[in-house]
Amino acid sequence: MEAYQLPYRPRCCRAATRACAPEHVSGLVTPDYSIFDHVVDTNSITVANYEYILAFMFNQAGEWTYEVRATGILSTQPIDEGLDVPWGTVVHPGVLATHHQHIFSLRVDPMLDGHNNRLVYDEAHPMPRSDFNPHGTGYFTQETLIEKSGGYDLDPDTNRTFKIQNAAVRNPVNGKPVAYKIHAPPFQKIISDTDSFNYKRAEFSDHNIYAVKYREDELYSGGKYTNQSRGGTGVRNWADRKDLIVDDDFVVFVQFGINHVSLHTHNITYAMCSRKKIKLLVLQEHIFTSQLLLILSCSLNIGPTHRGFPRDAMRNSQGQLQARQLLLQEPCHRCAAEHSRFQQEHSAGWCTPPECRGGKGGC
Ligand SMILES: [Cu+2]
Repeated sequence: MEAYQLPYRPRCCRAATRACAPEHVSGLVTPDYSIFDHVVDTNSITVANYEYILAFMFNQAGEWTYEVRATGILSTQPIDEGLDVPWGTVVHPGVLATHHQHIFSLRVDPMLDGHNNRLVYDEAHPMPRSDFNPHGTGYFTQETLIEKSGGYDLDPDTNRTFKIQNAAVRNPVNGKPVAYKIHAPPFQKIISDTDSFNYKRAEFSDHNIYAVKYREDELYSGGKYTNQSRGGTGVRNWADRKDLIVDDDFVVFVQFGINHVSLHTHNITYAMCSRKKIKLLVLQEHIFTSQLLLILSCSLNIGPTHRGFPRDAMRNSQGQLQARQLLLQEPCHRCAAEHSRFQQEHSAGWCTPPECRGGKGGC
């Protein structure tokens, strides 16, 4: 494998463990676990009064997360003492911290089994009550193809989810196209009116999703020189070309954001903005042909698969018995330490800490 040179200098690039991936194996007392590892590529920037931490996280399932953390000193204005206004919060006598929005725009240039991809969205709708749906609990999903470049929005009421697909590559199990689903949190779009410079310059800020046909040098959704521009040089403008983007080379800009209503409780020490963390998930769909966990290796020695115990052997009753015997052995030091770490990390989480299957004398 060749080393890959990142096109920029990350602040930190590391491997991390976020959760464990359970596999329920029939006949075993507890399920088998694999550690779900991911690589984190972190960068940070200071923008005037703010610090942002921006991190890509790539996991073993070919999925990725983009995490933005923000904190900073609020930009404050003077205010007459004793005055209360609805567009900010007094954080010190005579000092007003104004409410403000942070809107992020992530450029995704997809190449899912080649450049010829398509953008669709899924919605879930209730099934009419009928003999087929006698209890009125049924619902179905419906897929809509996006044919032209433009700005598009989420709809939490229908669970609208955007997906990047390659229609030429199908999963052999269900015939569905391989895809990546974009799970972006909904946010309040830019509040500034459409004649303001804020609106004209932040061309990305009025839609959850912008999709445009790929063109070289169209990298920045706010235009190359956002703050010096009068607008008209960013993604809203490119989308207005109404190019066809079906089974073509296109780029998606995903927007998400925070509305910082500066509460006094956040600023108790001084005009410090509350720490915020916001995440965008991009999850694979119909890419794998077998149970995903079968392709994960046990990266730590916590499962019956360690020390060469074959996972496939647990498919029969003899193998399950052997695995159970491993389970019942006394924990080794390393597994005991892992166990206690898991208890700390996952005490509020969904997964049960894995039990030691290592036996005396270490793994
Ligand atoms: Cu803020």
